[in-house]
Amino acid sequence: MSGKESLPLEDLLKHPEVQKVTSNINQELVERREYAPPVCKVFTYPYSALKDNSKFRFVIDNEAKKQLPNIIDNKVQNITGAEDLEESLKEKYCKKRNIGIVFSGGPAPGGHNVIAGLYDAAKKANPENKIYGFLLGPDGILENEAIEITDSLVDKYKNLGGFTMLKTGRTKTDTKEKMALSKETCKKLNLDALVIVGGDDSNTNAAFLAQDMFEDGIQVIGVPKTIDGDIQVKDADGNILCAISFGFHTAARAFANAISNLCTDCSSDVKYWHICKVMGRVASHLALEVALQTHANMTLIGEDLADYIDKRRFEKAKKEGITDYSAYGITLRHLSRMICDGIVKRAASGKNYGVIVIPEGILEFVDEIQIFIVKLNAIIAEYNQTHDTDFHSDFPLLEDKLEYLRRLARLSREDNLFSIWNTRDDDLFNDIPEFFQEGLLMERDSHGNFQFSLVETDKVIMGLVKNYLNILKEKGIYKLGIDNSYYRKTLSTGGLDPDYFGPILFKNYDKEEEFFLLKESIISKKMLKQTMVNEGAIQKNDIIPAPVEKIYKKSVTKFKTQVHFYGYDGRGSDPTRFDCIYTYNLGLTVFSLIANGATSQMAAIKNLEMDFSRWEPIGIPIASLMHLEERKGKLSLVLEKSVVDVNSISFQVVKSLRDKWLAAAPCENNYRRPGPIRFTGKSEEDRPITLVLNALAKHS
Ligand code: FBP
Repeated sequence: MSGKESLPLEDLLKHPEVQKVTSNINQELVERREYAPPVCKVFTYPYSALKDNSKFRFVIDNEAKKQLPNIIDNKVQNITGAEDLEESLKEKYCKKRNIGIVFSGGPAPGGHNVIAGLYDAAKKANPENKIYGFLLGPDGILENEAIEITDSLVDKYKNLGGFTMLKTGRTKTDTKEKMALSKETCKKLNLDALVIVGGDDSNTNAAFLAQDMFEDGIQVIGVPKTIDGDIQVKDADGNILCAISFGFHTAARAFANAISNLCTDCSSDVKYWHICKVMGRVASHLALEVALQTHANMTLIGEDLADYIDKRRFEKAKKEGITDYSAYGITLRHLSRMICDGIVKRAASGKNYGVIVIPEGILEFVDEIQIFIVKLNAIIAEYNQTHDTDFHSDFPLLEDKLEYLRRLARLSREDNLFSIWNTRDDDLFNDIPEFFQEGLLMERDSHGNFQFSLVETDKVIMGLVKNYLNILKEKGIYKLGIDNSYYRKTLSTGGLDPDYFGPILFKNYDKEEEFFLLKESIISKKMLKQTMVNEGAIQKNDIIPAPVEKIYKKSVTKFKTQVHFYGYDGRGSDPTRFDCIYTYNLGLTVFSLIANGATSQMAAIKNLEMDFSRWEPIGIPIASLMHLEERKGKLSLVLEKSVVDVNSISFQVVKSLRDKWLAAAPCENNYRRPGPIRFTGKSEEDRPITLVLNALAKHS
C-alpha cells in the first residue's frame, strides 16, 4: 500500500489533470479546428469569374440529350480570379443569396470542409448570404428539414471527418413526386441554389434536379464525393478533369495503416493469413492504393480479373481452330486457384502467413456471379412491376425466394420458353452456399445497386481457397519449406548426418538451397516411415528418428485465417491534409460557380495529381458524363462510374511488383509502413500514390 491517501472521488473528478485527460477536446482536435487550409491562387482575389472552355470534348449520350435539354450544352468552365468586376457583374456576384447544401450517400472524409469553404466564400461575397444544411440526406430536402449554418457550426466541424454536422442518407430523388417536393422546399426556403455533395447516383440526381428547376432559376451544383474513388472524369481525348473524388485518400490511408499493422503482426507470429476486404462497391481503386501503400502480399484487382484468359482452354481452342468463349473471364474456381498458388509458393519458402487484400466489389468482375446479379436484378424488378408490390416483403425467407426461382425454372422447362431463369441457372444457384444465396438475393439499395458491403465476399472466396488447399495438402504440394541451417542443426544435434537423410527426405536437396521441400509422397508419418524404409534408412520395425520426425512436423501446414473488413472505419476517419485542402477548395469552387450563374455543373479541381500550386478549380458539365446503365432491371441515365484502368501506370506498377510483394522466395517480405494519418508534420505523402503514378503518363 502506498502511504499517499487518494482524494475523494468527487474532488478527484474536479482535479485539473483528470479534467484535462477526460475532456472531449484533446490537442489533435484543437489543432484540426485551428488549421486553415491553403486556397488556390484564383481564390486569393476578391472576386471570381467563369470562362467556358470548349477545348474539352465529350461524347454525349442521345438519351441525355432527350432527357436533359436545358443543361446538355453546358461546357467545362474555368474559374478565374478578378481584382474587380464591372458594376452589373459585381452586383450579381454579391447579391444576397440563400444556398442549400445536402450530403448524399455514404460519408466521406472532408465533407465538412466543403461546407466551410462554401460558407466562407458566401459570407465574403455578402455577409447576408445564408447557407442552409439539409438534415439526413435527400430526405431533408423532401421534408424541408434544414438548419442554418453558422460560424460556430463551421468552427466546430472544420477539418473533421464524417458527415456529423448534417448526417446523410441514400434516398434517390427518382419520382415526379419527389422532384416536386424538392422544388417546393427550395421555393419555400427561397433558395437560389442547391448543392448536392454525393457520388455518381447523387450527381445524377443533381443533373435531373437542375433540369427540373432550370425554368425556376434555381441552380444545382454537384460535388464529387465517395471514398470509392470512382468519380474520376476525363474528356473524350483523355484529359483528366477530376482525378479522384474526395474522401478516397483518407479512407485508403486509414485502411493502409491498419493493413500494414497486420503485415507487421503476421510476419512476427508467422501463423496467420489475414484476409482484408476493403470497401469499394464496384471499382477496386481503394484496393489498388492500399497495395501501393502497404505492399501486402496479394492484392486482387477486380478489373484485372475481368480480363483474365484461361490460357489452357485458349491454347486448346486455338489448336482446334475454334474460339472457346468460356476461356475468357474469371470464375470463382480460377480465382481460388490463383490465391492458392501464391499461398503454396510462400509456404515453400518458409512463409505460411501473409496478407491478402480483396476489394469489396470483386464479385462484380467474376463472370458467373455477375450473371447471377444481373439476372436476379431483372427478376426482382419485373416481379415488383408486374405485381405492384415488393419481392422481399412477399418472399421474406430465403426458402420462399428459392421456391419462386424454382417455379420460374420449371415454367421455362414446361413451356420451353426463353426464360431469364432456366433449370441450369437454378441448379448452379443451388450449388452455392446458403449465406451466399442470401447475399445475392438481398434487397438492392434505393438506387438499385447491389449491396456488396453486405455480402461476405471474403467468406465465399476463402471457402473455396480452403477446400483447394486441402486437396493440395493431400497431394503433398502445400508444405512448409524447411530452412537449410535449421535442418542441418536439428539433424546434427540429434547425431544424424544431414547429407545422408537430405536426399531421402527432400525433393530439392542441395546444400546451396535455402529451403528444402519434403517429397510430395510424404503426406503423413506413415508415408515418412515408408519412404525411409524403402530407402534403407531404417528397418521396418524401427521408429522414425526424433530429429527427422521433428522436421516432418515442421513441414506440415495449417491454413489459419483472420478475416477483416475495412470500410466504415476509414470512411469515418478525420481527413488527411490532402482531403482537407481539396474539400475546402471545392467549397470555394461551389460558391464561384453559383455566384457566376452556373447550374448542373460539378465543382472540381483540375491537376489534383500535381503539386498544389498547379490546382485549377473548374466546373464540369454533369449531363455530358451521363450514359445508360442497368438499374433495378431497367436502363437508366446515370453518371458513369470510373473503374480501375488496367492500362494505367498505377496498375501496371502494381502488376509488375506483384511477385516482389508476394515474396515467395527465400527473402525478406517487402512490406511498406505508411503509418497513421499524420495531420501535422511533413512526413506523409501529399496526395494518393495512384495519382502520383498516373500523372507520369502525362509528362513522360
Ligand atoms: P458512396 O458511393 O455513397 O460514397 O458510398 C460508398 C460506400 O462507402 C461503399 O464503399 C460501400 O459499398 C457502401 O458505401 C456501403 O453502404 P452503406 O453505408 O449503405 O452500408
